[in-house]
Amino acid sequence: MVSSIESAVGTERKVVTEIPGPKSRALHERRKAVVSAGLTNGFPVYIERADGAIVRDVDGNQILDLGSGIAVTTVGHAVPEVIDAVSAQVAAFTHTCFMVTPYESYVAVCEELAALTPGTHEKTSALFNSGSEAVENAVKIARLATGRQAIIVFDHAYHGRTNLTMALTAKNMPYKDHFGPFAPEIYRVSMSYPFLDGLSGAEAAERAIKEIEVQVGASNVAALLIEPIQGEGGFIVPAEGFLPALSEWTTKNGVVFIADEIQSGFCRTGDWFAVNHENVIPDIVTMAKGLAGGMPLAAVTGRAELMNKVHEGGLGGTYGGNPVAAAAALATINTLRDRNLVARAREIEAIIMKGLRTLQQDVAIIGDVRGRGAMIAFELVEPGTKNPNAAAAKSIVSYCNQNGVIALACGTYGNVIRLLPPLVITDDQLLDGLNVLASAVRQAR
Ligand code: PLZ
Repeated sequence: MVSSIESAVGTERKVVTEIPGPKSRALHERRKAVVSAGLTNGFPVYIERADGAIVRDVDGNQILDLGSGIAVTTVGHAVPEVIDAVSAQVAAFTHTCFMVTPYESYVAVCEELAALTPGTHEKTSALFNSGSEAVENAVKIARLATGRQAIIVFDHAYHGRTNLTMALTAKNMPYKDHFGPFAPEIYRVSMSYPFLDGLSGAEAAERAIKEIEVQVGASNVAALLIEPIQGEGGFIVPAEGFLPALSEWTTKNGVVFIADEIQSGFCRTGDWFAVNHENVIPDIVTMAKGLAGGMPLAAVTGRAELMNKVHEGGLGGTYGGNPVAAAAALATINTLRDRNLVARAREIEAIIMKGLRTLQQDVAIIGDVRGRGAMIAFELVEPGTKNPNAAAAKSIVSYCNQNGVIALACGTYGNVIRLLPPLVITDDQLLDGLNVLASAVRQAR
């Protein structure tokens, strides 16, 4: 098995060329002729191998990964359990199409999802390829099950780049600009954003509910769709009580509560799902990213009575629940469980929070530090204000990259730095990354 070969990737960050190095620069030139300019890279080093929390580029630089490919390799790169499961499945068969001739691993993934997602009610699932596709299908199911059309989404939301999910996503640039027309019957209401609005969870929920009732009308609403911790929008953790109040309102009004856990799910926040921190039980959960340790797989899991209302053949797709991706998901879920990575996420939270809070006292540009588990961010402001400071975020990301650390920016105003390390990151690696980050923040204005 591949996993028994000793990995050539070291465990330490090591920058051996200028960044990007000569081989990466050559590849980048090659790419310009054939890859659409619509795709960009924040950090154009070309990767040839990865292990744990380190990715190595074609020039031999060992780069510390504090992004996990946007919250995907939560179990770490090149995890032996995942490599073995994927290799065995590739050798057995790679595709039949679940709608043509089924296979066990699809069913086994759905069994895991029924058990792991919040609530003890009966649940069924459908598997897809990407997060966007999962969200689209959750909306389809909610509309069919309720016979209603309106979908409620929030300020700062991110749900994808397909036509329907672009409409659900809040931010115009770069996701939506000139890509319209957009899907109808989508209504955006105010999010709880404690750092900027100062409202309690109850107050923010009252505001959002009033907006829905006045502008849409509860009886027209099929679903309320929300990221329990917003990802691309800036790692916004709603004030305590916001999610439970919305959940209660949806139950009272026959509205489907859809939790988009695509970025926050699978132990990322120190629990299996971010809604668990407030004991919210969604009617439907959308998942992807961390679910399958790097293989493309997404899922919609929900109350059986909603999910099973769909007519025969109403859900599907050629590749959804592909056997290799399903094998990766089963191995990933077992690894998360066996290595107790949910507890590790909480340890990572303690280490990062301590580092960032200390740094915040020292510098004038960190306005807020927030997040849960291994999903933590800080918001950059102009000193003495809450005005967004996107220039500082840019400068911090660039400094980190130059020093061999992957750090990602996010936020409606581009002024938030987010940390999403693989949960197998060691304390030494994490402290090293935080040191680089601290220097990056100190040199920014
Ligand atoms: N819902 C909450 O975070 C994907 C997008 C990066 P796909 N987030 C990363 C980019 O710029 O494209 C995401 C998410 C939440 C849905 C999605 C969409 O998932 O797998 O990218 O389609």
